Amino acid sequence: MNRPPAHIPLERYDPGMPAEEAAGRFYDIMRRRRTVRMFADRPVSEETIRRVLLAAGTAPSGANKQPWRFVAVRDPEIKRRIRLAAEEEEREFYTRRAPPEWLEDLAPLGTDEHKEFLEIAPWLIVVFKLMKTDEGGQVYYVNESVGIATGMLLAAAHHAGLATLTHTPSPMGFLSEVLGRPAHERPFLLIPVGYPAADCVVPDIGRKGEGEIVVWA
Ligand code: IYR
Repeated sequence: MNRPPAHIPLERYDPGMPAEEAAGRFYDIMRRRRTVRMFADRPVSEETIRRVLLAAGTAPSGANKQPWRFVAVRDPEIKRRIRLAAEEEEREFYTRRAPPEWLEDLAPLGTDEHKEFLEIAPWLIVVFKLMKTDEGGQVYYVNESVGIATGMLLAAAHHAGLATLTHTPSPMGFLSEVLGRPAHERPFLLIPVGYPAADCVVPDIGRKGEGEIVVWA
């Protein structure tokens, strides 16, 4: 006979203040997050990165399969290999692969094929999505699940005062090779993490306002 799955009482999180105030405080933190491409070489402890990754791992996922793996790279030799491979792909992208409209859209960001931040940032977190479980089982809503986990990772790092960059060298297959990851893990995002450089600047671009992103119905 089938037994119903075990359920336990929810351990509810109480912010200790009205929801409106808590939501406002969190927004006030989050609105100061910027994507950063100029990092300081100042170290970040392994324990900090562990806590950020554990926070990311609390994300909801399809059928609770948790189809993610986070590879935290600090070895300078591996970072160098990643930089060289990424710059090779990016050179192709900027000189050949990218259509003109894409390059136009990127112009305000001032990006190019040079990716020294991949060696300067103390940590590179490589997010992989699992196309099968480690046991070979089915996974569900993988992009949604890993996307949510990655968003939580970015929020956790920002909350700790760290800067991040969501970097997408394309194609990203070299990351599997350099990091020796198995075939059921696919590179999803490469995220340098560290403190921003003292002279860090960011593009003068804005965010859409409430009227553009929210519909009340
Ligand atoms: N992957 C390239 C190009 C790039 C693409 C998008 I879409 C961006 O928002 C930013 C950059 C690079 O990292 O330079």
